[in-house]
Order: sequence, then structure tokens, then C-alpha cells
Amino acid sequence: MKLHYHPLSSYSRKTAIGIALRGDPVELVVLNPFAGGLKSPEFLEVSPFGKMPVLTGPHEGAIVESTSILEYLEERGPRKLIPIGHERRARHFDRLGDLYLLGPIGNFFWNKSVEIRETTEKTMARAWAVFERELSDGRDFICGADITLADLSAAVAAHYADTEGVAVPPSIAAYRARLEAHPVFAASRDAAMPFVESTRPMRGG
Ligand SMILES: N[C@@H](CCC(=O)N[C@@H](CS)C(=O)NCC(=O)O)C(=O)O
Repeated sequence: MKLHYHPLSSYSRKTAIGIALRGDPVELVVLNPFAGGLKSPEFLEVSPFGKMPVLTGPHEGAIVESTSILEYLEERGPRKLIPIGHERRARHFDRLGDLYLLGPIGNFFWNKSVEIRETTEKTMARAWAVFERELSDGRDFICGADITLADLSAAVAAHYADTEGVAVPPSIAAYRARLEAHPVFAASRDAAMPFVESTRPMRGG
């Protein structure tokens, strides 16, 4: 199987982190999103909305959507990111992370308008409050002692909030530090950083 992705793309990072944590034999193939490649007829054949990441392999057709890719891999076993007994919580926080953290910070990453900054800060603050409540009993990660699907989008969003100067509550900064103590998260962060810097001039600093 191959994951077509880019080290800067937040949903790609979430998926690649999940695959690495699962230990699936998936080859990472780097796409070039800057040359219009995501909207080429060939790419639209596999990813109808022209978005990454995409999983290709022996299954029927390509699989798009970060969560669907990870759910597909979980169905093939072993169960690691959506542990038995934590299914609802893992899926819920993944959804919150995608919609109210990665989405907003992704917009702000590319558009530094005052309006987008305000919306991003407001939405992320509300989402972080929900994460904080869940972590308030002293657990390390959203589903307890183990990292699950629930933590992946949040980890990437907290990193990009930091690179883009969007405030993160101290308890969430500590949560991020616990996640980035894991080598898979640290490697994802480090692989993204050269692209964070090299794209700064084109996205308004
Ligand atoms: N809901 C999708 C979002 C994927 C997404 O928005 N990917 C971005 C990169 S982080 C992308 O491909 N953007 C290109 C575009 O929208 O033209 C998922 O979870 O995979």
C-alpha cells in the first residue's frame, strides 16, 4: 500500500503518524501540491476532491479522507488507534480535532487576514476547552494512558498553532509536549518544519 501525502499537509501528517503508530507496511509517496498537481486529471481520478492524503493499494479503489484511511487500516487489524471500549471517544475527538482545530489552523496557515485570525482563535479556544475538560482528570491522552486516534489531529494542530503564533492554553502545550515526546510525532514535526519556513514568504509570514 502507498500513502500519497506531503510532510507539510496537516491531514497527511495525521494519517502518516497513525500509520507509523500502527506499524502498517505502507510506503510514503510525497506529492507536489505546489505545482497544481492535486487538480490534475490523473490525481482527480484517485482523489475526487483533489485533496491529500490518499491511500492506494490492493483494495477496491483509492481511499481518501484521513479518518477513513485510518479506519480502513484498523479494520484490517490490529486495533490500536480505536481501542475497544474507547471507540466513541476516539472518533469524537478525532472529529472535533479535524473540524475545529485542523480546519481553522489550516485556513490561517495560508490566509493571515485579521478576520481569519479572529475566527481561528475563537474556534480553536473553544475546541481546546473541550480537550482540556477531557484531560482534567490527569490522564495523559484523550483516551487514557495510550495515544489513540483522538490525539492525532490535536497534536498537529497544536504544533501549527505554535508555528503561526496562535495561543494555546498551557495544559494543551503540556499535552502537545507529551505527544511530541513520542518519536513518531517528533519526526513528523521535524519533517514539516523546513516547509513551514520555506512557504512563509508565500503565505504572509
Ligand atoms: N477531510 C480531508 C481534508 C484533506 C485536506 O483538506 N487536505 C489538504 C492538505 S492538508 C489538501 O489536500 N488541500 C488541497 C486543496 O484543498 O486544494 C481529510 O481528512 O483527509
